[in-house]
Amino acid sequence: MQNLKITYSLEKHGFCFLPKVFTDKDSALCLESLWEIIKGKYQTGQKPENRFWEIGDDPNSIIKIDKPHLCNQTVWNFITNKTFGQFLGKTTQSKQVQVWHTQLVWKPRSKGFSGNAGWHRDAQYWPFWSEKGLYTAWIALSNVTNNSGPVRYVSKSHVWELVNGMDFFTRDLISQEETLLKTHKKYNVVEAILERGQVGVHSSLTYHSSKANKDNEPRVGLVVHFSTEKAERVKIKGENKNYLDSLQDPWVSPIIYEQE
Ligand SMILES: O=C(O)CCC(=O)C(=O)O
Repeated sequence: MQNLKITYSLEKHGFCFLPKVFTDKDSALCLESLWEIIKGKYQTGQKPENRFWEIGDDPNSIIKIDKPHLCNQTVWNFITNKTFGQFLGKTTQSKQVQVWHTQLVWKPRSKGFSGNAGWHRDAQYWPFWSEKGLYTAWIALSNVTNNSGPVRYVSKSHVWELVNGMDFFTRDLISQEETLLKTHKKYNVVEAILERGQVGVHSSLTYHSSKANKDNEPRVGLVVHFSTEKAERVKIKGENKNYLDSLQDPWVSPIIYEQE
């Protein structure tokens, strides 16, 4: 085990890196189960919430699948790992950690811009949540190098005002970066170079993106969005007004840490 300490600070930089939380065996089992989900095999009989890639789509494109933990017991067990929950409680200085959403982001070797994930902050997609007490854990299920399209964070951007024009689905990172430079003349980008089983944690307000995977092996991240006791629901109208009712369902939204 190489990295034993927590590096960077969630409070100061808006992100941090945890040591290796998951064993190689558990990571490998989870990876196998996620591959089954990609192929459309749902062991629990339950479909994911959303698929942004279907069998037959571009094999070099990013594969994003929402709430894969519903489809497979091994994936569910993985994201509810006790040590993982304790680490998230510790880094966010919280009494409770509840997972309310997950995403698989599987990035095969890219062609052109096919592997780019645009600059965005997660909170922009969550009108039903307040901005406090919301974080994302990015679990590396492959060894992530600077060649494999790591997630990159804009250091200290969790205290920025919202920048318009940012979106995960934008592949044109260059024009997004021109927009970022118009609002902030200088900013520092840090890549999440992670060993398999290590975890990056970022605030819901931290800008992040990722570029092409130039390795032959896929770069795989299991993204876990979680709330703490400081998060508050916001009343909204429209199709997502009841989205967070699933917080009452421990299968969809498991509590993975509670201070004793
Ligand atoms: O895995 C990636 O490249 C992007 C992940 C992401 O946007 C996230 O963790 O919120």
